[in-house]
Amino acid sequence: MLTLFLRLTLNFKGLSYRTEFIELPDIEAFYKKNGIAPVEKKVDGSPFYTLPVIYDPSTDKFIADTPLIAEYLDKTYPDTPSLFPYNSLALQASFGPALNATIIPSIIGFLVPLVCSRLNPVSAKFFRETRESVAGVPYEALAFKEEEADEKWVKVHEAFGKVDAWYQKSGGQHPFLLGDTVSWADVVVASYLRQFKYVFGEDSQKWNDVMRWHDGRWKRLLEHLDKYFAVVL
Ligand SMILES: N[C@@H](CCC(=O)N[C@@H](CS)C(=O)NCC(=O)O)C(=O)O
Repeated sequence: MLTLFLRLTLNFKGLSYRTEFIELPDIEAFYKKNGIAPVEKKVDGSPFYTLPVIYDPSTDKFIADTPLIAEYLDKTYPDTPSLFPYNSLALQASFGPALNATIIPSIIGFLVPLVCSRLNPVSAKFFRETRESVAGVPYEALAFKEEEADEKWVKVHEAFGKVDAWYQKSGGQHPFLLGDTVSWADVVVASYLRQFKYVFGEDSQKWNDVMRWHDGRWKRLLEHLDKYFAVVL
């Protein structure tokens, strides 16, 4: 699903592409076959083989990791709309990790029970087994408990409130983090939002809550960027 980040990036830049889907257990072999160096590490220090990866035939290069792909595309195709305007690459490089640290711990326990049901069986099995082996507990134990759900959902609202406060610094009702200019930060936020919509379901109470929160900021952001999500999940 993280291919959403890449899809939005490519569509925003107006670059043409073809998508190949790879199931989770096949990613490692794909990296090795193509001599791609893994960017991330698991908690035990071993390589973490992730998607998306792009292959650019005009430079004959494979690039892994969405932020690095976005940076590569901005440098390689400078005539396309930039995701790092006003020389903001260095600052924006810290936005993704800051957003992850703010949002993910509060929401992960809601997503965990639903993720596997959205994956093909072979990837669902791999996802379940790898998460269990890292956590050392059954997959089901990674989800928030039913009785604590309301209290935990308040924490998700608070986490989004922190991100809303960052957005407000660019001036009240502007849709983007840089005000009226789209940048990488908005790609990251919007891609997460679209993933939450997909995992929770468009008609769910949770998704409807998010769309109402912070005077509709997240709804407006998606309305502005929706046209760049060419494939609707
Ligand atoms: N930093 C990476 C993370 C990507 C990521 O976690 N991708 C998921 C797919 S949506 C993945 O490849 N997971 C591999 C696994 O769970 O083993 C990026 O943004 O490109």
